[in-house]
Parts: sequence; structure tokens; C-alpha cells
Amino acid sequence: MSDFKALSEAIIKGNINMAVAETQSALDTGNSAQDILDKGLIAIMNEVGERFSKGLVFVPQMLRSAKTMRECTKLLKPYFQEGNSMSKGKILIGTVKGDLHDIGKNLVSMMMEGAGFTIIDLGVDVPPEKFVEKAKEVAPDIVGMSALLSTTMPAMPDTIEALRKAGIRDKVKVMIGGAPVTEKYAQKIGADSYASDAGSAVIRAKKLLGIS
Ligand code: B1M
Repeated sequence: MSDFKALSEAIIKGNINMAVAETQSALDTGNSAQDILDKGLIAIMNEVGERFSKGLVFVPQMLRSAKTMRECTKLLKPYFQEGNSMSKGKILIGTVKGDLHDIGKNLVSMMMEGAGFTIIDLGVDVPPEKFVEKAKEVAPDIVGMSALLSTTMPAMPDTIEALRKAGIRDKVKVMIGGAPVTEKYAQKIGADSYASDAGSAVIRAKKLLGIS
């Protein structure tokens, strides 16, 4: 099985063509899509983050690596389809106000979709009132929020409060996630569920809605 060295190099350099070719080659040589995602793409983005913390790469390079990773995940999408069935539920998802990170949110959406949920994706930098407006319109089963910055995490309780003020808090379940978010934080702000990664987000969403 691959050590994903060439893939890692391509993503760090932001070489989309090479990274996509390496992802395809990893699939062709028998690596599972889950391993490519966890041991390859996500591990490499963590490495990019560490390099950024050390001042070895800067925002434009980080952005390029993110774009490269996004292209690679497209190849993995078909492998996370659980088969065609009726929608298991509606999930309204977005990255919270002030936050532009969307790779994690997109992976969660991809896995949820693969598991049979209908996804309504509000994108990034979503203010509480936008979550409320769309939730009123589409009546989701779950409102999902993602935050990658410690400075944007407070937008999560703000959104929960906005849902409460709009009178729809008890009509939806709230799930949160993102690298700085914890189970403890979810409990503190009154979210119904927390997931540390895209795979467990699916498991937790099913549990929230009583689906096995
Ligand atoms: Co940013 N960034 N960034 N960045 N960035 C981090 C998050 C950081 C940890 C890097 C570092 O310093 N080591 C740091 C945050 C520190 C902190 O607050 N704790 C940071 C910073 C500081 C910044 C800026 C402030 C930098 C600057 O401008 N000086 C700036 C902020 C911009 C803004 O948002 N307003 C910034 C900008 C960017 C880019 C735009 C360049 C780019 C994002 C591009 C994009 O997303 N389209 C970027 C990137 C790529 C990163 C790192 C390197 C990678 C993030 C990522 O995609 N990880 C990141 C370092 C790191 O995380 N190690 C970093 C891979 C992804 C699969 O993981 O998103 O955690 P993650 O998602 C996981 C789980 O968390 C979970 O499932 C996912 C899949 O398993 N999950 C959920 C996520 N959402 C969920 C929702 C759920 C359930 C589970 O339920 C609804």
C-alpha cells in the first residue's frame, strides 16, 4: 500500500494535475478511498497547517493546497455512496460567520450525501440569520455547523440562539464540528450532537434521527 509520499508532495506544492494523478494511482493500486482520505489527504492538510504555524508556508500556498485537495476528493466521492435509497433526512449545513474553511464541511456533506441524506449547503461565512431564514424555508431535520477558527466558534451559540428566537430550535437537531470544536463545547452551547470527523458525523446524524 502507498505511503502517499508523492501525493503529499503534490498537495504541499499545490500541483493539482500531479495530485489528482497520484490519487487515481493510489486507487488503482488498491488503496481504499477511506485510507486515501484519512492517511493521505487529511494527514497532508494537517502537515500544511503545521508548516503554516511554523511560518514555512503562507496563506496563498495554503489556499492552493486546499484547492488541490478539493480536486482529489472529487475522485473519492463515488466510493462513499451507500447505495440508492429514499432520503434519510434533510441536513442544512454551513461554515459559520467569519469562517472561510470549507474542506471539512464539504467532506461531511459528501459522506452524508453518500449515506442517503439530502444536503442543503449554505457555503461559508454563513451568518445566524441566514441559517434561520433557510431553515424556515426548507424545514431541515438537522442544522449542521462547521468552524475551523477558535475566533468563529462563538457564531455557533449565536446561531442556536437565533434559531431559538425564531421559534424553530425545537423543530431541528443541531450538530457541530470542526477542528477546534469539542464534545464538551457542544454540550456547553446546547448543541444536540458533535462529530470529530465526517465518518462519525454520519453515524451521529443517523442516531439523532433514530435511523439504524
Ligand atoms: Co486556515 N487555519 N486560516 N486556511 N487552515 C487553520 C484552521 C489553522 C489551524 C492553521 C494553523 O495555524 N495551524 C488556523 C486556525 C487556528 C485557530 O483558530 N485554532 C488557521 C488560520 C489562523 C487561518 C487564517 C486566520 C490565516 C490568516 O489569514 N492569517 C485564515 C482565516 C480565514 C477565515 O476563515 N476567515 C485562514 C485561511 C485559510 C485558507 C483560506 C487559506 C485555507 C482554507 C481553504 C478552504 O477551506 N477552502 C486554510 C486551510 C487549508 C487551513 C488548514 C491548513 C487545513 C484545514 C482543512 O481543510 N483541514 C488548517 C490547519 C489544520 O486544520 N490542521 C488551517 C482538513 C479538513 C478535512 O479537516 O476541516 O478539521 P477539518 O474537518 C474535519 C473535522 O473537523 C470534521 O470533519 C471533517 C472531515 O473529517 N468536521 C465536522 C468539520 N466540520 C464539521 C461539521 C460537522 C461534523 C464534523 O457537523 C456539522
